[in-house]
Amino acid sequence: MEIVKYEGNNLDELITQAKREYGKDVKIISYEVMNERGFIPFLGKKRYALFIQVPTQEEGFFDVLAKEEKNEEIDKFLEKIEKMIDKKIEPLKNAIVKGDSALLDLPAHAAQNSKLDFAQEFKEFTGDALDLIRLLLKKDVDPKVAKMLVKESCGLDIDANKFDLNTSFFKEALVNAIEKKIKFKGPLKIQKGAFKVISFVGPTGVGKTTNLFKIASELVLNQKLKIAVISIDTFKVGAIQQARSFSNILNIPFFAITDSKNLKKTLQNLSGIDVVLIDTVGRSHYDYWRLGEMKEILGSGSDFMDISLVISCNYKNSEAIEIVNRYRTFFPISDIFFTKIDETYKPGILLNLPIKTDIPVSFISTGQKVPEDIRILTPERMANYILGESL
Ligand SMILES: Nc1nc2c(ncn2[C@@H]2O[C@H](COP(=O)(O)OP(=O)(O)OP(=O)(O)O)[C@@H](O)[C@H]2O)c(=O)[nH]1
Ligand SMILES: [Mg+2]
Repeated sequence: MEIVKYEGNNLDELITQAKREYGKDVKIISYEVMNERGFIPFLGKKRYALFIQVPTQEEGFFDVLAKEEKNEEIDKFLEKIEKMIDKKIEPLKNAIVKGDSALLDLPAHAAQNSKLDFAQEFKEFTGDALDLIRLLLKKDVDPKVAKMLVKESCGLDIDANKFDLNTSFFKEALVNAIEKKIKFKGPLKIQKGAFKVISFVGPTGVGKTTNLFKIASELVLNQKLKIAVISIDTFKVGAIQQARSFSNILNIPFFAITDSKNLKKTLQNLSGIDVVLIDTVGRSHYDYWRLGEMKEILGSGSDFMDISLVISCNYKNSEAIEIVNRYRTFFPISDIFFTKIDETYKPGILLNLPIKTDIPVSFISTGQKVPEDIRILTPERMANYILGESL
């Protein structure tokens, strides 16, 4: 397109001229009023500039037509794409109509395995059982784990010849299944003079040190036990100071050690102590070398100590399984201690991990505050976290 400018003292005449030259449908873009200076300024005549838009020579009638033809081609092409998209989203549209939440909000593992056909996978279930399975999948519970747990609380619906929940309460159904399938360590009941040693191991930054001191507080303040803390984390900058200041607050003895001989000696010298809590350095489960090093240090006591594997609920399910499997090749894990439940709304790991590894669960950390943000894991609590109910 080209812009043509007309100038003159009469705007109407300029428009008429433009129409005469370019046809009556000529496109007027704008006009300007310019004051022409005379001898006496305020008597100066008005002058106008008119701007019109005309097709350029290259874009003559045939060019414009050709363009329109091309546009038609584009329109056809777009129409084709629209049809293809419609076809693709048809199942989702149906899911919206039917309220099929499992299809609309696929959990991570289901998204990876897009072939997960809900109806086919869970064809043996009906009614509330299917609704509970959908809810569990939304919370990232593994489909196999969900199936197995829900079946625990089902009876056969004779009319449908399918499994349905034998209670109308999801929580009751879930608690019942969890009680049957997951082992819980329960409260830390330690006799005075028992000399129990508990070590906290796990990947970096999962909350080992913070939660060790939550446990220490409970044992000192509520159970009136004599506690000592040993840290073998001489690796992380500030770790010893962090642990020492927590120990000072609780007024309990604190030792920092670097090798297995020292650990043995320190443990032997701790007479009159009921519980020794050992804080370890965070190690990646892929770092076999350093895990071996830590095994050597803990080795001197690992046959009589409990080793608690601390795992953040933030981990993806597959990674969490990997952590447990790699750690358990080095240490006899006595329980899984979950942390950071406050940082996820899809805590399927709480069910997947103990069921897939058969390791008992102990505590759950619910936030950063020491000592209050910790709970003993119970079937009821676990069900509450999964169902998203407040505690
Ligand atoms: N939101 C949240 N933060 C937590 C929780 N537990 C611990 N934290 C925080 O996580 C961070 C790391 O905690 P640490 O106790 O130092 O973790 P660690 O496993 O000892 O770390 P390393 O010794 O470096 O391996 C700190 O900021 C804690 O306050 C929890 O349950 N929820
Ligand atoms: Mg630490």
